[in-house]
Amino acid sequence: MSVDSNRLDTLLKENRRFAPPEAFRAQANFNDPGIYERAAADPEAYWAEQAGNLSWFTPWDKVLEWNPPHAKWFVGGKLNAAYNAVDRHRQGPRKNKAAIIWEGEPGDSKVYTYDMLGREVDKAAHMLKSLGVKKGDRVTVYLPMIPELPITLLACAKIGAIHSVVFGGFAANSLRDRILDADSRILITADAGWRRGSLVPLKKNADEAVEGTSVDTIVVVPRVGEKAGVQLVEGRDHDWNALMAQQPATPFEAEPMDAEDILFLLYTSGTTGKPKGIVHTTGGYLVGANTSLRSVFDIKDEDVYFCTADIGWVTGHTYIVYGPLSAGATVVMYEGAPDFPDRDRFWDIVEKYGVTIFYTAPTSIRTFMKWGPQYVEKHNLSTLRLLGTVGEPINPEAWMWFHVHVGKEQCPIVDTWWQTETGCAMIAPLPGITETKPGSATRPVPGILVDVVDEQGNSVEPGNGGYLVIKKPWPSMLRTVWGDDERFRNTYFGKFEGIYLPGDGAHLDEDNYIWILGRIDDVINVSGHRIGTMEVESALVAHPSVAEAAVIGRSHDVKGQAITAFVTVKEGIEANDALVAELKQHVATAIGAMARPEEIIFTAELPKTRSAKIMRRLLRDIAEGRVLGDTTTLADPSVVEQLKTLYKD
Ligand code: 6R9
Repeated sequence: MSVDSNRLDTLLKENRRFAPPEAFRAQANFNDPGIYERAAADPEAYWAEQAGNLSWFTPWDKVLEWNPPHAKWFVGGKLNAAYNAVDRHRQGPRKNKAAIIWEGEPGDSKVYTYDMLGREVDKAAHMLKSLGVKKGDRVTVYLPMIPELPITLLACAKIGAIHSVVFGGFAANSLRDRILDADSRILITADAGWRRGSLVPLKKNADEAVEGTSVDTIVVVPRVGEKAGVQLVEGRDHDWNALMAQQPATPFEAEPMDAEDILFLLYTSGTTGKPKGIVHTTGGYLVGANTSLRSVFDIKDEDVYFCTADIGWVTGHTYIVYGPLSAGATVVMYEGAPDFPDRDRFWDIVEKYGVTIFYTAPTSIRTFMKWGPQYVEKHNLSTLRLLGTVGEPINPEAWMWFHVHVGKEQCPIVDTWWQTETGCAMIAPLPGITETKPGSATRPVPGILVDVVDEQGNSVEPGNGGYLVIKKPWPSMLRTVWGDDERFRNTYFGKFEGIYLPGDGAHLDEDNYIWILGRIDDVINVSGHRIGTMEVESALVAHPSVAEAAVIGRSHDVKGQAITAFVTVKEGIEANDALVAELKQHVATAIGAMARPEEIIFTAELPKTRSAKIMRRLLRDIAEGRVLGDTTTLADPSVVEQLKTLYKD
C-alpha cells in the first residue's frame, strides 16, 4: 500500500484539540455522548429510530436483510424521496419557508419556498410523464447549477424514474459513456452554463454525446438565451419553458416507492477506464442523508445552509438536495465560480443571506489561503455557527486557517469522510459532542462500524496505519454497480469477506481517531474530484502521436493532487512543447477540464516491473522531485533502467 508519506509526517506531529464550545453543545441536536455506545450496541435499532424522521407510506417489516455483499434496508417499507424532501413540508409551518435560495453567477437570484418548489416539481413530473418517462427509466441530467437541476431530480424521484446526473464539466465523450451505460432515452440539459463570465457549451456537448445512443428526447433549459446560439432539433429537442407552460397546475401524486427501489445512479471513477454507475436506493439513502443533516450538521429550522459543491457530484446530491430538503432546511445554491466577479464571492453570499452553516472542500480553503484573508475580512460572517469540509484529507494548516479566518475561532469544524458509494458522511465529528483535531475526520458517526486493518484483515493497534474498512452494512450504502454486480463484489468486497473496502488508507491514533491518508488504488483526487488514472491513460493513447502513457497523481499545494502524465511517442513524432499543449487539451476535450494533466513528461520508455506493471510509485517519486530533481524528460532509457534498480517488483 502506498500512501502520502508527507501527510503521515505532518499528522503525527499534530496535537491540537478543540472541544465543542459550551454554547454549541448546549443547543446541539446530538449532545449526549452515550449515543455512540447505544448505536454500536444495536445499529439496526438506531437506524430504525432515525428512519422515523421520514414520512413512510407503508412501514417496513424488517430493518435489515444482509446477504453479503447485498443489503436490503427497511424491507417492505414504501416512501417517496420527493414527497419527503418537498411535499410533506408544504402541509405545515414550512409551507412558505425558503427551501432554495439560488444565486446565479451574473448576480440574478431566485427564492423558492417549499410550496413554490413543490409546484415546480409537480409540473416537471407532469412534463416527464408527458414525454413518456416511467418508473425505473433512467433520465440523464447534464445541467449547470440552476434551480431546474434540483427540480429535475425531485421530479424524477416523484415519478420513480432513476436520475443519472453528469457533472457539467464533463466533455461530450464522458457524457456519452454515461448515457450508453445507463441506457437513457431522455437527456435534460441547458443551452449553456455560466462559468467566470464565459459560456460552458452544454447543448453543443450534448448534441455530440447523444450520437449513436438511444436518446430520442432532449429537454433544453434556456439558461443563457440567445447568446448561447443553440438550435433545437425538430422532433427531438424541446424547450423546457415551453413544455412546463403546457403542464397542468394540478398536484402530481407521488409514486409509492419500495425502500429498495433505485433512486439514482451516479458515475464515479475506479481503477479501470470505465466509470462505475453507483446504485443508490430510496429508503436507506434518504435515511442516511437525513440523519447526517441532523447529527453532523446539527440542522435547525432557523439555519441557512450553504454547501459549495456541484450537484454533479455526490456531495451535491446528498448535501444540497436530499439531506437538507428532507430535513426542511433553507439551502443556498450558487451557480458559479468562487472568484467571480471577485475573490470574495462566497463571503459575499454568506453575508447577504446570513448563512449559518458553510460546507466546502479543502482545495477551496487552500485557494482562499493563497488569495489572503482580506477577502474574508471584507464581510460580516457573524451568522456562521458551523463549518464543514469534504472531498480529500485536509491539512492542519488549512483547517486552522478555516477555523481562525472564517469561523473566527467560534465555529466547530466537521471534517466529513465519505464517498459516492457510502451515500452520506461516515467518519465525522458530531459537533456538539466530539473533540476535533485539525486534519482528522475523528471517529465514525453513530451506527457505523469503521476499522483500520492490516493486509490479513486484522485490526491494527492504535498508533498504526492500514486499510480503512467498514465492517457492517449501513442504510445508505451502494447496492451494486449498475449492470455489473461482479465488479461491485470484486471492488468493494473482494479483499475481505463481507467487509466493505473503500480504497483509502488510514492511520489510527492513540485516541482511536482516524486520519485518512488518501487513496490506495489508482484513483487520483484532483481538487476533490476522483479521476481514474486509466481514464486519462486511455484518452492519451487515443491520440495519434502517443504510443504509451502512464498517469499518476503527485502532491500539489492547492489541488491536493495534480495529474502528471508520462508519455512515450510513436516513431518519427517529435516530442516538443507544442505536443505537450496539444495532449493536455486532448485530455480536457476527451474527459473534461478537471482531468487536464498538470504536466506531461516525455520518456523513451516507461519503467515497468518484470510482470509488465507500470511502476507508479517510481513515477510519483520522479514527479514529486524525490528522484530526479525537476527533470521534465526521461529520454534516456538507461536512466529509467538505473531508477528501476532502486525499486523492487
Ligand atoms: C464525498 C466525496 C471519495 C474519496 C474518498 C477519499 C476522499 C472524501 C474526505 C476524503 C479525507 C475527507 N475523501 N472526503 N479524504 N478526508 N473528509 O468526496 O465522494 O467523490 O466519491 O470521493 O474522496 O479518498 O475515498 P467521492
